[in-house]
Amino acid sequence: MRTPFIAGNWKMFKTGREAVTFAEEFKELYQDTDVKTAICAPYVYLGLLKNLFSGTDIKVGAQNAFYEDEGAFTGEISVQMLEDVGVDYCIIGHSERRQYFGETDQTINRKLKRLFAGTITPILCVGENLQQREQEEQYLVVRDQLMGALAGIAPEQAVKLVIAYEPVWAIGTGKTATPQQAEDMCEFIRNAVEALYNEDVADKVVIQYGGSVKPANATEIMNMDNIDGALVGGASLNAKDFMEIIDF
Ligand code: G2H
Repeated sequence: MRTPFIAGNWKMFKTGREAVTFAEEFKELYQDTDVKTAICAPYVYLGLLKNLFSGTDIKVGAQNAFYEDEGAFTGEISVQMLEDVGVDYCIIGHSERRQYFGETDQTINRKLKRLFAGTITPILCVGENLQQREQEEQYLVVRDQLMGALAGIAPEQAVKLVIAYEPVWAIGTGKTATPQQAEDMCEFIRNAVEALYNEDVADKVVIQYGGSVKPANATEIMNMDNIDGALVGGASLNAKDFMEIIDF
């Protein structure tokens, strides 16, 4: 009953020209599908991609947003600015933002609250690092991240959430969690959502796996019961590879 959702995360890659070339190629390859699709691109290309993808089902996402609507916040982009250009999704709490830009569960929580007050669907990223996995703390870490991020978020909001499980040790490293490891954590996340809210929210919440997803491993990952989609980094930079993942 959950619609599969595959999103690309371009991170800080591509020139404007390369973004246009990708969009043109991808539109050519893209066929009507039951899989929801989005490209989460750098801010400066969001308006451009919205225009290039208009008239298609391909959605556009940002990779971050600030929780204040306006003010003296040099370098930040607000949720209402993203709404202005028609952005559909926004990644929040990616491990690279937690690691390099000081994102905490508290700032992530404020950002989620601001997104839920508007029209953009958040993609909340959670996941443990290598040391935490080696010490078998991954479930504690992810549970704490979920509880921190979702504090004060109502069930009718949480039901619209997308959660991406991204084990940090599998990001951009070529190492993928085994499909069973990914499934185990996604099942844990669904159970945690049920404990925080209720069975209906847990049944409806869309859970993605992210971390070195590529055409060669997409089918196995997508066939897992609790995995409803993928957040794809490196392999989303190439239109053909990304389309192959969508066609899993
Ligand atoms: C994880 C993922 C996309 P990659 O960060 O969010 O990237 O597929 O390159 O591991």
